[in-house]
Amino acid sequence: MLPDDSPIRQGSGQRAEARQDPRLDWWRDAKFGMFIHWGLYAIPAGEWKGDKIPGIGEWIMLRARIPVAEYEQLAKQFNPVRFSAAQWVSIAKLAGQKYLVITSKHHDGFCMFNSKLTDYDIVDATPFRRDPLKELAAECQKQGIRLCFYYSQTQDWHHPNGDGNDWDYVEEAKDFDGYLENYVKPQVRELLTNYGPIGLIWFDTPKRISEEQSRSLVDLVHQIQPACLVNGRVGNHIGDYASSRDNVIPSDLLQIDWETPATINHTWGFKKDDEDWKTPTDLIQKLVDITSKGGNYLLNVGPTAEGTIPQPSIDRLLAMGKWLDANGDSVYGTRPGPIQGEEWCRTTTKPGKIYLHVFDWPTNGQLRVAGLNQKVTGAYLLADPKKSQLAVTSSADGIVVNGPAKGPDAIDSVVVLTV
Ligand code: JFZ
Repeated sequence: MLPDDSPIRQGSGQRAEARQDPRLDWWRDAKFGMFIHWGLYAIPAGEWKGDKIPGIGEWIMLRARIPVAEYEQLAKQFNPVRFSAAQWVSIAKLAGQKYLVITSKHHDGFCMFNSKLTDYDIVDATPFRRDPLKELAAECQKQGIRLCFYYSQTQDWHHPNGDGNDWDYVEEAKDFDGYLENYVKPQVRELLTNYGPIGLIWFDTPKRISEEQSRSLVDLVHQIQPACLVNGRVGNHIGDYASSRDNVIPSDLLQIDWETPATINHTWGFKKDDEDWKTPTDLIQKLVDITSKGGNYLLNVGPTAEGTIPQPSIDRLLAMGKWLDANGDSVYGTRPGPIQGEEWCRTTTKPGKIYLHVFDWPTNGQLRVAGLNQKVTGAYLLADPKKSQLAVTSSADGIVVNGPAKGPDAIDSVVVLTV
């Protein structure tokens, strides 16, 4: 059992055999992905009939207890004509994100793909009539990004037998198993059949799903696309990798494969008055922090009902991409480094190299590194194209790297130690 305050929620963990599974290697190396929460909830954008509805934007249907018959009407207005798959994928690419996870169906039940199982989807129910997942699939292929789908397997507030809607339906009367067998599974099959190779399926909020039901979903995914991964929120501790609680970064290195899903502001789905954006410094340091503890950072954008990614999100993603352009070697393909638990630095590693990420550069330029059990043969700044060697001297408890008095990067100056 995981303790209640574990960064990984009960049931969202990694099944033990997956830890050594080479199918995860691309994902272990990727480190940074783009999460996209996009759906009908982008229209009300946090406001219903003149009232501001507190909480995350994509939960508005539940929070305001909007009847299915009313919420459904939003589909008739959904016409995101400014949507451009090429642009979205370019933004991910420029940000240095290696995979993209988009909501194919969130808890509100609206399908953002063309599904034969319902007319409540973007192609059949909206004036837009296009399948954005098809367009994203083609663009991701073209630009070399792994396409992945979020799918809400338990909660579905529109389907009479899905979990969560107790204002239109009676929870106790629901045939949840029938919903899973006759709706969820055929839809998962569509997602894994009609869009080419899918990197992973991101299930969410397992709630009432039984172990047998979770297992049958994992098996179904692997049966259709053996290489496709399943995240921990499929429930019952059998995912290919663990999901941390939202926006929670574990305080220590974890000996499992894990991912932190996170927001740049506070909401996942677009909300017009959520303007409290994290700074580029914060986001870059979070990425490095997560990487140094063996995790991945799945960072969310919530596009508008017109189909655009909010500019403040784009600005921050591009700033991250700029830092990664110069320092990506110290992130992609790395594993947690030997020094853990220090406030001023983080470490990542690749064979023959330790990357020392310095968040707080000492004013005398002397970096005191203790606790290494490998011999350091040299040191240079990663962002220095000439790789000019920095003097390394030994001290009582380790080594001292003699760097410039001022750190070259206010966010994170990376020193490469060759070992
Ligand atoms: C879930 C969703 O309900 C939410 O709308 C969003 O999609 C987010 C990524 O995932 O919310 C959660 C799920 C799990 C935790 C917190 C919020 N958790 O384990 O702490």
